[in-house]
Amino acid sequence: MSLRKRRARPGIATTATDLNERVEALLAAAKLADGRLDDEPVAFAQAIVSKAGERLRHGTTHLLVGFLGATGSGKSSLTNAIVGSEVATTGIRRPTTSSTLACVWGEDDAGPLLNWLGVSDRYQITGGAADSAELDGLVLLDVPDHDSVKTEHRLEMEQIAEHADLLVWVTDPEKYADLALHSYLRRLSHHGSAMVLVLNKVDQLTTEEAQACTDDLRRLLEAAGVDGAPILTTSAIGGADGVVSLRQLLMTRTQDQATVMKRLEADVAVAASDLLNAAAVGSGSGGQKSKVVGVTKSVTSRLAHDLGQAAGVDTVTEAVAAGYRRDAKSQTGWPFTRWTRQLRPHPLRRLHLEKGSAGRTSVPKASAAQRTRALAAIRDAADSASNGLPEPWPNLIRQAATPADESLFDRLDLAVADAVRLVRPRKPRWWQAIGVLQIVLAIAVVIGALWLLGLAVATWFQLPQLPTPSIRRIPVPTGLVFGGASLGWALSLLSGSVARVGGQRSGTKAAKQIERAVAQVADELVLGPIQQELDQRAMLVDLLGKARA
Ligand SMILES: Nc1nc2c(ncn2[C@@H]2O[C@H](COP(=O)(O)OP(=O)(O)OP(=O)(O)O)[C@@H](O)[C@H]2O)c(=O)[nH]1
Ligand SMILES: [Mg+2]
Repeated sequence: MSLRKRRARPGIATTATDLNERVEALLAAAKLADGRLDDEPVAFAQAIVSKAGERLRHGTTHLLVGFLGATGSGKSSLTNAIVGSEVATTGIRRPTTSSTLACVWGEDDAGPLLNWLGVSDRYQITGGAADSAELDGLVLLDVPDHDSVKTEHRLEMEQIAEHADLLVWVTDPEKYADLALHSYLRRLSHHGSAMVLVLNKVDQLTTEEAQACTDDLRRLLEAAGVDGAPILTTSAIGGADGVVSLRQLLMTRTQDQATVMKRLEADVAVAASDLLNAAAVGSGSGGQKSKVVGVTKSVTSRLAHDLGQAAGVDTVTEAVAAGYRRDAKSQTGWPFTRWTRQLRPHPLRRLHLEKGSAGRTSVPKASAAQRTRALAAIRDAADSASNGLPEPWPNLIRQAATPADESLFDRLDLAVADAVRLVRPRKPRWWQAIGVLQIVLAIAVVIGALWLLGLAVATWFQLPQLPTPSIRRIPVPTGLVFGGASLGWALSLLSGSVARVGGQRSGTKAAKQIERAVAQVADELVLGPIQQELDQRAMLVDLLGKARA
């Protein structure tokens, strides 16, 4: 047998690059889908990625062609017919072939590829028929049947069917409508370009019968959804044209390195379709971006409100207002009584807002009802974002939006403390002015009181009375005491009223600042993750679209 040089095969670089891009897209999609979608399609996609990688690592010099089919359909006989000698055992006693035999055309024994496939029976064809060089690189696999009682045959056949580049289904007039065959075909409906159907033993039929069988088989193929798989008729023992056609087809496919790519592309497309199904993305929207969905304004405001309530915004704003009032009173109140306020702790300091990142403040923790409302608002935000998307997305978006632990409430606590620190008011100037006035009035009261005391003591000791000046018949010391006291008290009342308004304003300012801080936390811990999940979905759909293209 002469050995001729293999012909260079035409440009496949683009196809290989395309395929690599698709495999990479599938890998990235599987990573995104991991933990989000069902395990099964994710594992399948990962298996396809690793299979494609392995297959491509072995190069496309060889084409793995599996002869698959029911026992007795003539796989071994066809193998012998293609090889041109009795290399495979054929027989009436079935099943005949119990382990795969690889017939390798060409000098290269395809060792690593067959090791990967787990096929140890090998037959090397290095010459012979005039056109054998055209078949260089062909690795013909005569595979055990899929329908015998021997499970190991079926398993071996399935392993080859999974890994071979071209699947040649050999059937005969008796078995071409078999359920087992068609269930395989249905599963491989996307692999039409990587499959060939061979109706063998046509020597047992008239031409019309053979045509009728072929038509029938074509209908069955269509019913199984297989597109693009050629149907050949052969007679392995009759030496009819069919074997020549089959040999010709194998030659063409062997020379076209895209055959390897086509199989892998179909695998990648199936894995991508499975993931798209698991992601509940309609088959028509493979390449489409995710639907733009968003959280409505009313939902975000309710979210901010309910999170604010859970963060104790009311308690804190009330404390800000009370703190303002207290500070105002201690500066502008009646000096004789204002010190009593110092005895009670400052309303803001009681909340320990200064703790910041060092630990929780003393703002009371959210009540069960407030928590429930906050979580319901988060859920509403998630549902609003996923509105119209099918499961599993609403659930995934809800999970992304809902913090698993206390982190949200801790962050809210910190945000409230920071916000209040920012709005702590400077002491208004009028406090100081009123404070000075109050001191002056207090001094007047003291002077008046001391004066009156001096007069009383002088009377007591029968001392000569000094003249006491009067203004409008009111003795000056009495006027100083009563005037100073009543003015001081009135001033204290007046400044108290003004302080109440100031306190209210301070509280409102603090509430606004807290609202902003809470909205920022909501953005970061709730709305951000929601958007991220939507983006991940869009990316997943995009990647799967690329993988399936
Ligand atoms: N009439 C006729 N008989 C054939 C043809 N091809 C194979 N046979 C016969 O069918 C029987 C089974 O053939 P095999 O080639 O062993 O079939 P197989 O598919 O390899 O069977 P298993 O190894 O058991 O899976 C043998 O007796 C063959 O001689 C054919 O084209 N025409
Ligand atoms: Mg056999």
